[in-house]
Amino acid sequence: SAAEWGYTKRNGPFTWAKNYPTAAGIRQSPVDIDTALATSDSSLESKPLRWKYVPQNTRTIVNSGHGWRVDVDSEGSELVGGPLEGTYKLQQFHCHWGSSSDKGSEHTVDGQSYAAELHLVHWNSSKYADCGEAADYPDGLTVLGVLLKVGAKNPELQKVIDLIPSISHRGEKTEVKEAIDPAKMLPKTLSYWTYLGSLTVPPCNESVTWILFKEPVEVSEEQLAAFRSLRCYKRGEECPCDEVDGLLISNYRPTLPLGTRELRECGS
Ligand code: B30
Ligand code: ZN
Repeated sequence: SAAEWGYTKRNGPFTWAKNYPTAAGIRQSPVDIDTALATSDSSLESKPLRWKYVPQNTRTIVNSGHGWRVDVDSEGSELVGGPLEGTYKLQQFHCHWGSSSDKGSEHTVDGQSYAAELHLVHWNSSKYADCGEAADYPDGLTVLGVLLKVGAKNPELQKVIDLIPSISHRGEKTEVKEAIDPAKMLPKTLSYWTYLGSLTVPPCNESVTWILFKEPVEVSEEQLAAFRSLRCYKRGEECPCDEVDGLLISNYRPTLPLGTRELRECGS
């Protein structure tokens, strides 16, 4: 059918390759991080990862039907160093979560899932004109991944959560009035794992340098419950899918084989 991709049995990750053949490729994400496999790399240690974000540039939050996404004006932002050549700019950030808090992260660490995962999506502005062009190249995108574990309320994410009631249905979009600082959503310790992978959603382009922070940050059960209240269908439409009440209770892709790809680490 022409049914759109999603996270149910009918349209979920195990069906994506039918319409998006890249999803069956050998450079797919997420993966399980087998920490014993990571090779420490002095070239990463000597080129520290640095970022600069402009909180006032967080522009709109949208319900994509697959989750929430905050779109950012890339101007003035930059991410450099670590495994990256050149400068990458922030395009958007979003989260993935599960129907209960024992699962929901896309990456797992030694088989362990976290409750959710935050993705800060950047594109290579040294080589490409915009995020759309960059997504077609193997060095086009880099995503900073932050594992979220249940704990205290996350104050910066709360600014996102306060906007969720105004984007309850698919396609709804609202202006971000109180600036959100992406830097405040990152962990204190800058240790990370890095490997070459893909978008975790269709079309699953193999264009992402993944940088996953080792230290998780906290999010509260109430905040996770707010994520699960988003709906995957349009206001006024009937729920077209088999998701419970049309709620986006879960939107993570299960892990795929690392295969022969190198997993590198920086910091302990
Ligand atoms: S994820 O972090 O792997 N979950 C996209 C980027 C990262 C992830 C998922 C999707 C993505 O870019 N999707 C394509 C949508 N783009 C369109 C585009 O023209 O280029 C919009 C966007 O970011 O927000 Cu990039
Ligand atoms: Zn993502």
